[in-house]
Amino acid sequence: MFKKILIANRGEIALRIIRTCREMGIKTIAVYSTADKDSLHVRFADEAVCIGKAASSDSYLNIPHLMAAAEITNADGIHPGYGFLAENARFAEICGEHGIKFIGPTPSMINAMGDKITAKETMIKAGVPVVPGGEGLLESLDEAKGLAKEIGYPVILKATAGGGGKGMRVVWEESDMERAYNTAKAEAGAAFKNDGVYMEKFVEEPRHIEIQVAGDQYGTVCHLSERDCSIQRRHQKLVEESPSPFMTPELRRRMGEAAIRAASAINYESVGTIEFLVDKHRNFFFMEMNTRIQVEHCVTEEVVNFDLIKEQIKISAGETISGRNYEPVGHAIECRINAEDPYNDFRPSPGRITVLHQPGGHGIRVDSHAYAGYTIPPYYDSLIAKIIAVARTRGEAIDTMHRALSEYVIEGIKTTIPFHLQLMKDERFRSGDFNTKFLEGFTMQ
Ligand code: MV4
Repeated sequence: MFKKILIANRGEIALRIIRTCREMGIKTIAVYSTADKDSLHVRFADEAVCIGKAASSDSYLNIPHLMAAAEITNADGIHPGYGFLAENARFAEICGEHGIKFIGPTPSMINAMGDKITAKETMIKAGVPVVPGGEGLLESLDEAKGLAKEIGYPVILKATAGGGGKGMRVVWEESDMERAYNTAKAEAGAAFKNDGVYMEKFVEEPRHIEIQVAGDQYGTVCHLSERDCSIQRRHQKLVEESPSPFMTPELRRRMGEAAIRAASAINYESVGTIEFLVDKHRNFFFMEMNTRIQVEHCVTEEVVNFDLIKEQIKISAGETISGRNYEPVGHAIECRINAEDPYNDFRPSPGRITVLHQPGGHGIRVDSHAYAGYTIPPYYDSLIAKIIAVARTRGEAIDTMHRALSEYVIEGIKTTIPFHLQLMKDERFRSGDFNTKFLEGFTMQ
């Protein structure tokens, strides 16, 4: 087992990892930028090392600085959290070269899922359903038009180096193809230094349902059921829940089996997530695999009663998993509390938190690095807290969440709390009848 883990991250996830390490008797090293010197992860870790200036590229993304911090403190593992370097295969490789275990999958597993065309080919070979479309890169506008005729409009163009919606274009008819093809390629080239794009049939009004998986170093893979992440705005998730209100036992069995085939196809080691699009007929299609712990892992923890960070660390240390799958018991919902103004297009609202009272009570978990007097820096993501409500039923979890949101006092900055309060009372949300387009038709009262 690890003796000392360096956490290459900040904010709530750095605290989340420190908590599990402490329970496991593992020492922790926090790293921080000059903008984060007063952050809680710095105070809660056993040691802390400043790794550079405020900009992420000078600190949390700076591999030489991170490796120097790990070497001088004698870390035997590095936990990347999510974002930053969590899916950077080169970073995982460099950790290995320094004799420090990267707590996650191997570089080749990260690469296998990082390129979307490669990932899709791997899934087809493994018998995992994918969205119908062309095989491989589009070589020309003419090829794109020809393929779209075969598939049938609407189609979607996606960047092979993308993910999370960047470099994507929906094309409704042939007269839109030229412009869409050129802008998708230009956007992909600018964002990823790789302008390769491919085509799929556009699935209208899909749900985003993902399956949590875990695999050990000896080839055993299991799933831990699903999360519904359909409540998104501009590809940013705002609410996640488990189980999905759209799920049936038979769909869970089929999606769970597909997710295990997907992870097994690359001998996946660590915890990970297989994202699927699910259409209104409950057809499901592989979208991408996330080879990291995700923000929303907590809803799964609450319904399967499992510490996923602990599992991830144990797997990295070479322990085995049982291989049985886990069904959700009860219902968990997570609301992301961001320092953003929901009345002004979710504009970031960094600044000093002057007054803070966080909710608690039966069925409430709050994962947060916020405290009264803390200043949210403008340089990083705007997540300041995750509230997770757990109850026997979905309706009770929503009511518990509303109660918790209503007792949350946070002054000095704008937050997404008013948005969540309104959503928890929304009839369509409460009925469970929503998809990824839901928030396009949602306005703040
Ligand atoms: C799609 C799609 C419809 N059809 N692919 C968005 C992020 C990226 N991972 C893939 N995405 C989509 N791919 C096909 N063939 C619709 C989306 C999509 C979406 C997916 C999940 C959650 C929210 C979304 C919002 C808009 C579009």
